[in-house]
Amino acid sequence: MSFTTISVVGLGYIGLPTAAAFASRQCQVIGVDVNQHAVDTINRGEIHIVEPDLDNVVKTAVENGYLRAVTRPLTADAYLIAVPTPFKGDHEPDLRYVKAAAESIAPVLKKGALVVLESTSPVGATEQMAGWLAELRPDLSFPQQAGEQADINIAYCPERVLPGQVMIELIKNDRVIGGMTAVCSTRACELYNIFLEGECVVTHSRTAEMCKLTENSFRDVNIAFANELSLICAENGINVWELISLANRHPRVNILQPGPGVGGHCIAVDPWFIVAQSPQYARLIRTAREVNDSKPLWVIERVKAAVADCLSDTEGRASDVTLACFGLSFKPNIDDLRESPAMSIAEKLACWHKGKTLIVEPNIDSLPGSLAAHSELVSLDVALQQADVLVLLVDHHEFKAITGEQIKQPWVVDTKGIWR
Ligand code: SAJ
Repeated sequence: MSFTTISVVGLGYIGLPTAAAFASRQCQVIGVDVNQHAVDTINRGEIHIVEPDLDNVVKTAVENGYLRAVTRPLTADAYLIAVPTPFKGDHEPDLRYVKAAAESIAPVLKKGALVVLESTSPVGATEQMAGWLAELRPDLSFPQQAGEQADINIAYCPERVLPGQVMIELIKNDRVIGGMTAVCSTRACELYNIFLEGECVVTHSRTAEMCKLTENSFRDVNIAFANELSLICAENGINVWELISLANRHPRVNILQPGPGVGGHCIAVDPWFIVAQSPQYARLIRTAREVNDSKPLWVIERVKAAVADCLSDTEGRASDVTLACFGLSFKPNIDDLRESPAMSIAEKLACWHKGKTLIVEPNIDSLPGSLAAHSELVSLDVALQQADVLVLLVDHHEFKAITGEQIKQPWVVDTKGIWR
C-alpha cells in the first residue's frame, strides 16, 4: 500500500470521523488540529463533538495506537484537508483556513505525497491551494507545473455525509474524486478505497468542487419551494402538509418539507459560493437563499399574532401570557444549535415577549447564554401544562409522539406540521 501514514488536517465533524475510519483499517493516522482541547480530548480516546458511533471507533483507534492527534503537521504519505470554509463580507467564500492548512503542511511535504482537499470550496480552490503549496516549496514540482510527472499529487474530494449518520454515510456513499491529473485521481481513489464501500467516481477538480455546491444548492432550492408554498397556503387557508403529501402522489413530483428556515453550516452557506462566483446567472439559487433566510421572520410574525389573539381572547395582560418554544437545534434529534433558525426565532421571541418564555429542548442540559437571561429550559410536560401559546420549531421524535388530545391550547404555531 502506498499510504502507510495518513494525516487529516482539521479534526471537526468531518475530519475526525474520516481519521477514525482510516485508523479502523489499521492505517497510522496523524490528526492535526489547532485546537489544543480537541487534540488532548482525542489523545485520551474521547471525542469533542456529538456524532453517533464515533466515540467507540475513536476510542479503539487511539487505544490500539492507530490514531493520535497533534497541533502541528508531521510528514505523511497523504494529507486530507477538512477545515471550515465560511464566508466573509457579502457572502464571499473565505479560504483563510485552507490557506493556513496549506502553509502548515508545506514544510513537511515530501516527494510522492498526495494532498486532498475535502472542505466545501468555491470552484478553483484546489488549484489555488496547489498554487500556495508551489510557492512555499519551489524544490518540489506540482501538477499545475509538471502534470502527471509532478512530485506532489493533488485532488479535490468533497465530503457529502449527513450529520447524525456520518459513520454510515462515510463508508457507504459514493465519492466524487477530482484529481488535478489522472494520476492524482488514481491515487486519491486508492486512498479512499482503504475504507470506502461506495464507488469512487473520477472527474476534474473544478467539476468536483461544483458538484458539492450543486448538491447543497439543489436541496436549498427545493426546501425554498416548500417554504414558499407554506406562505402561500397560510394566506389561502390551505394545510401545506396535506397539499404536499397529495402532490407527492404524482409519480414525478417530490416536494420537500417546509419548516422554520434552513439551518446548519452547509446548505445555508454553500449556495452563496455559486452566487459569489456567477452573480449574473445564479438568480434562482440566490432567491432560494433569500426565501429560506426570511422564513424565521415570518414565523415570528405568526407568533406575535397568536400572542395578540390570546391576549384579546383572555383580556389578559401581556406579562400573563406564557410562551413555549419546542426545539432549538437546526434539525431533528441532534444537539447542534449552530446556524439554527429555531434558535434565532426563540432568541428573538424571548427578547420581545413580556411574559414568561419556556424552552423545551430534550437534547441539551442548559440554555446557551443568549437565551438563558430571557427564558427557562423546562420539560415537555411542564411546557404543555403551563404555556398559553405553543411554538413548534423542530420535529424531534419526543414532540412527534405528542397526540392532539395532549394539546389543549388553541394558540399553536406549528412550523413542522406535526401538531396542527
Ligand atoms: N430541511 C427542511 N426541509 C426538508 C429538509 C431539510 O427545512 O425537507 C432543513 C433542516 O431542518 C435543516 C436544513 O434544512 O435546517 C439542512 O438539513 P439537511 O438534513 O437537509 O442537511 P445537512 O445540512 O445536515 O447536511 C447537508 C447534506 N446535503 C444534502 O443532503 C444535499 C449532507 O449530505 C452534506 O454532506 C452536508 O449538507 C454538508 O456537509 O455539506
